[in-house]
Amino acid sequence: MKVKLEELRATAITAIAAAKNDDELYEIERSFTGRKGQLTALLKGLKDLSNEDKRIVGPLANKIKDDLQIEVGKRSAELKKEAFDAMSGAFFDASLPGNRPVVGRLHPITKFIQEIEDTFLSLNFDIAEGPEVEDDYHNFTALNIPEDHPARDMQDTLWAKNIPYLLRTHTSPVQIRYMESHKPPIRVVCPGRVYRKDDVDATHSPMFHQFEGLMIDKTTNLAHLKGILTVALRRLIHPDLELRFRSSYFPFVEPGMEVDVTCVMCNGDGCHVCKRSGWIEMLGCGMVHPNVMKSVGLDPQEYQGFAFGAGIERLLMIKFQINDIRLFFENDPRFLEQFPQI
Ligand code: FA5
Repeated sequence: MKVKLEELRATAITAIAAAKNDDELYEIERSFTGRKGQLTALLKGLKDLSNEDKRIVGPLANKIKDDLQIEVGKRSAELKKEAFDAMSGAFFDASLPGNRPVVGRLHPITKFIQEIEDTFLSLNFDIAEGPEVEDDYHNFTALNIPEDHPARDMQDTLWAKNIPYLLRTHTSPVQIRYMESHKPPIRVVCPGRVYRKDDVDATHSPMFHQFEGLMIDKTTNLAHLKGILTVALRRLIHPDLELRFRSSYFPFVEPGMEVDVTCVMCNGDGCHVCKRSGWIEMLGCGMVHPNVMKSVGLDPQEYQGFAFGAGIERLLMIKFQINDIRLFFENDPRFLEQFPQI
């Protein structure tokens, strides 16, 4: 096998040196070191060798692969130089426009977070961030989810090994951190990444983004929640959006609600996306629970307010009619290039 490998190296080096252009060079490289290349085919016989021979032939094969890559690099540089030399003395029109450099763009999620921040800044909200590696107290206990409470199972948690930390399951712990360091009146939104032990499918990802909203003052009430969410979501998603508040349960709010919006795919007429209902569930919200107020040292007799938390990918899926959440994380330029530029 050693002899065959050396023969393959010699044949490959001759072929590389004879390549006439980059395409040919790339084909030659692929035919030797690619997944279906000659080197890979030869190495299939490695399993039949003795352990001692494997220890010699394995490193030799890796060395040959590295050597061939170096040869390809050298030949590519030579080809560039040959092309440049061939041009010198030729007619050169300095007035022709140059090649336009490829300019990067913001990821749609980054861009949408900026739009969320701009929208809420214009409504006089502050922006805050919190740690993605959280402690149990901020992610659960301070949010009125004590140990052994069944509500802990509402979100499947990724715990760190041997240390008392977890990957935050929602952006709600940022509410707690903000209230610990700021006195009312409070108006804040907190965007960021969150993590859950969810199985991946078209609408679920183990890492996704949320944004949290929190407003606390002496008379803040549900009408404020409805007004602010309506203005913000209409600006962010569609000017004709209608909101529907449905009662629901989250331990950190009372009363708790989920908000549905008119399905933008069918304009509320009913289609397969909204399961013929004309509505799509968008976020969770409610009036901050008195126990949460107490956990940050606020007197619930004096202060009241609302909180909401929404999934950013799900909002974008509705806004741009995207049918699979995985597209956001595959970084395929054909997907990313479809979003409006910065
Ligand atoms: C929460 O996470 C609450 N913290 C929201 C909240 C905040 C309620 C403040 C009340 C007051 P929930 O588990 O429903 O709630 O998640 C909120 C949103 O995150 C969902 O509506 C959905 O849009 C999104 N979401 C949840 N799981 C996933 C997932 N695996 N992949 C993508 N998006 C998800």
